[in-house]
Amino acid sequence: MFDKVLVANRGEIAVRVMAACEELGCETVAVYSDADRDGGHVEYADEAYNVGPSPASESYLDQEEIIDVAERAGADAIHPGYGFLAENADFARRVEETPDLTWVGPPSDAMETLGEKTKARTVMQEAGVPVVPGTTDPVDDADEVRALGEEFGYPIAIKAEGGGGGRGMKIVRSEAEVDDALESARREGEAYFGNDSVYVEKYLEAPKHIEVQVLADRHGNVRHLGERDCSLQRRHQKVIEEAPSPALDDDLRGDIGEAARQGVREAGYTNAGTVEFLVEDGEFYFMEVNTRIQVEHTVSEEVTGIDIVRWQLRVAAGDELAFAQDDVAIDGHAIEYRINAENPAADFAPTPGQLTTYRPPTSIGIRLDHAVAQGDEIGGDYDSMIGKLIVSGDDRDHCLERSKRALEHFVVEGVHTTIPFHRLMLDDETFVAGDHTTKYLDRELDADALEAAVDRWGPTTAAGGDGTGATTNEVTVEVDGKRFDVVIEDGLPRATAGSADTGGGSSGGAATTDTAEVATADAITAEMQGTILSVAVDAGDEVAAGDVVCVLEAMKMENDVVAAAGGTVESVPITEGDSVDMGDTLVTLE
Ligand code: MV4
Repeated sequence: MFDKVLVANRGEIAVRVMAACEELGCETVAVYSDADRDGGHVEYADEAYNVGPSPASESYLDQEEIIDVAERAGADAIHPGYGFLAENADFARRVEETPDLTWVGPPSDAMETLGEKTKARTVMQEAGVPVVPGTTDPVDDADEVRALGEEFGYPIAIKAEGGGGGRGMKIVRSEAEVDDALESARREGEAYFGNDSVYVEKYLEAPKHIEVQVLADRHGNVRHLGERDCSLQRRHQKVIEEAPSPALDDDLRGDIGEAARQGVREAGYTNAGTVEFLVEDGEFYFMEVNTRIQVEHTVSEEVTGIDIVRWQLRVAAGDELAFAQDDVAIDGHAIEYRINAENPAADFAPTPGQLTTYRPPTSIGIRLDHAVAQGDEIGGDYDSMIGKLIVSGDDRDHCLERSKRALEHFVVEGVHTTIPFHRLMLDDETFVAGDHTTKYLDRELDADALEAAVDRWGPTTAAGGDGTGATTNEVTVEVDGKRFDVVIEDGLPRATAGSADTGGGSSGGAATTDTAEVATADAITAEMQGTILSVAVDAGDEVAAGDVVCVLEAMKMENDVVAAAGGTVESVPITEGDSVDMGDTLVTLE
């Protein structure tokens, strides 16, 4: 086994890899950018090196710097995680060619072959794996595309050779669309992948996305760990993944697993990988191979009990896979929910900000892969993922029941998250039935339902507004010794628990409930005659909507006077003990 592994990544996957290293007795080396000085992966590692400024292109993608750090640190292997350099065959080759360094991933040659889609299709076809009807060579011109349209029937897809994730894919529904689609597929291929070569496939209208996890060692053993269903996607972004797929029966499951195994064997592949398929009408078709550990590898780990990252490291170190295909059993069901700092009610726009509250769920059936803690900032430099909630159960129904519990108890304040979206899905008939295809969200997701979900289940405080225009305040009250959570909507009289020294309402002093003073424009005025008990702000202070500016006692009640809108305090014409009349100005804001 390696002595020291450099993890060329950040966030939850870097910590996941380091956890496996730790268990194998390897020391860990983190790399980080200026934006990640306080990153969870930096804290976790045994040692850490700054590899450059915040933009990934100047840090996490700086191949030379990362290899240089590996040498300086005396690491003997590099694990790339997912994203960044993980599928870069040139980087893999540089690592392979560096003395005393091992690449924890597939051979660079296999990465290169499988990264080119027509080559990958050829390899799979040679292994007897069904591929989507189409070409295994790039197409030259529009006439050739039209001839293929005739042959397969429209619609067809023109795909960029270097493509993936929906980039550089154009759907053509008739002969008339061929010229434009060909041109834009070429343009996108060139722009994204530096390769304007394109090929053609028959286009399947509403397939399921099924992918098979494979592991292969350097002794000729190839195993598959069953499939994951990643059909629930939004604009090519996976949001929920699960294992096993609710859409496969055991026959199809066996066939697709064996096909993946055969394909990987043919490609001379080693280490972990994923073979992606489209499944429609009981037929499966090879789509592409992902030559990395994936975000959603966790659900396969949960249902097989096999630690995929541990095996990545062991296989790279030359170990032989210690289990036979027959030893791999799928036990129960697991679902992964991506918890992203995004606002589902605002087209899933990222909402960077501070996790002012971060309280994930716990207890049976829950796994949380993350690298954050309460108080951390979710920055805007990289992806918006906060973490991954993985829920396991005896079967899919059980897993869904547990998921409801888990998501209900996942409390995040300060940023918007995808939690309300997930909770909406758990009430969604099509998803619950497992009938969703890759087209489902893009066709059926209802903006009103999303907005209602965010209203109901979203944060009460979030940077950048909540997208709904409303703010709510929650307070807890005890009535006859029973607790009640009360939601007070903005603009209505607002109850609070009162100040600590008179809390509970049972003392002989002032009772605790109160009303808010509503500011008119820039002045916060007294809504009733009374006495100022305390003043909470000074000139120059910044206040936010809902902040208490002073406490006014009137009619034996303590009233928290709150700002209706945020601003800078301009003046405070009152002091403690003052008597004020209704309408008197208490605080003015700039
Ligand atoms: C397809 C397809 C239907 N037919 N190819 C989208 C991402 C890219 N890697 C391949 N993709 C697709 N290729 C043929 N011949 C439908 C998709 C597709 C899709 C695939 C998987 C998951 C979600 C998807 C959403 C839209 C389209």
